[in-house]
Amino acid sequence: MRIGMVCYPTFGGSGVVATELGKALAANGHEVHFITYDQPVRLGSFRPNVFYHEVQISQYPLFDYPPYELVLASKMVEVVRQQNLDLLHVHYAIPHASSAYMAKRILAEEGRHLPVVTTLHGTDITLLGKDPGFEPVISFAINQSDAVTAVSTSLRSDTYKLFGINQDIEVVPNFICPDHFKELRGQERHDFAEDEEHLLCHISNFRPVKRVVDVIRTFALVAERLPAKLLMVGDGPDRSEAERVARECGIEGKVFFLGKLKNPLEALSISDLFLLPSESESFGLAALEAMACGVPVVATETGGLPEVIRHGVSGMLAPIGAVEKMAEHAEFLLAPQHHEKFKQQALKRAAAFDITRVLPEYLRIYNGVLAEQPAD
Ligand code: GMT
Repeated sequence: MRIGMVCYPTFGGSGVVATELGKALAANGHEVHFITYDQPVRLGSFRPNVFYHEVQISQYPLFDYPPYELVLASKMVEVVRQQNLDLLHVHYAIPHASSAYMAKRILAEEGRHLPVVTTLHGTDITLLGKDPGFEPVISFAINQSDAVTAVSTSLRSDTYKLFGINQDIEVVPNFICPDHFKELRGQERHDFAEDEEHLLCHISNFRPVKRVVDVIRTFALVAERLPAKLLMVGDGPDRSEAERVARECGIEGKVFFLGKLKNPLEALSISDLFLLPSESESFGLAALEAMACGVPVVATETGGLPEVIRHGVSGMLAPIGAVEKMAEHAEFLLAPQHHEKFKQQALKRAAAFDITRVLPEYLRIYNGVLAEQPAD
């Protein structure tokens, strides 16, 4: 198949999922064309069957807001025509699903049927999509997609609850590529923690939904009871507040704010525990990646997280904002008599999300939309 893969190229999980999926499809002999405004961060060096088409936005003085979705739709049309693509798989509904709809209509005028598969990732539905400024267009674009997937059962229910959707939404969970975890080195641990110290980690975009201040407050309680350090990986609007709270708690010397890392898996590979106290999380890819590194997780019981982390098996869950409870869970999981067992169970749980289980699901969906004839 020749597949157009449309995603955000940045550090967010949706871009990571799209990139890893594209790479896996390419390794299986399919031709994958990434269409986005920058090179996807996890794309890595060049490989057979992978192509990248950059969406270039021209600045014009009239545009306070350059119309990205129009340029993206035009680029989709161009790439479909030139590369003879069979279908588009768009990740994150805003604006990718609506741009794809426009591209589909333009191509229909020339008698070309372009199936569109839309994968919903989370904030496109739970935060932005329900905003009246987006809702009518997003509902429409989702309904016009030839197939729609969501990364968890929780996100599927939220989508049905929040939108007037008359489409079937299939749940295809996020995944990991085990090979990427075998290559990790992990010898930098000594740069951050002494042998007797526990190393905790958090990775996110530091947006309010991630509750990074709860990470700091949870860690402050843990650090009162155990020798411990914390790696904070990522950047975003709440970073300064998190740094301020770390100073206020007197733990600034124990917390490393590393900023964005090209390969955050390296930080996970040296960590003992992952903290994800989000307000909402449709899946929690970072938690899955932590488990794939053998790192148990303390997270909130929200959204899709309970579908990924088995409470009492691969980690522990607590109510949103319950920092004392999360610190208790952390202490429990770090206890020598529990830690090794939870590490092994985290690895086992992550194996359930191996890409080799998920790839056939997407291929089945692609084959399904390719087999369907256009209605008009
Ligand atoms: O977490 C974000 O705000 C970024 C967003 C994204 O587009 O990457 O993450 C969402 O998609 C990820 C990949 O499917 C999920 O693992 C995250 O749980 C989801 N984030 C939220 O629901 C907050």
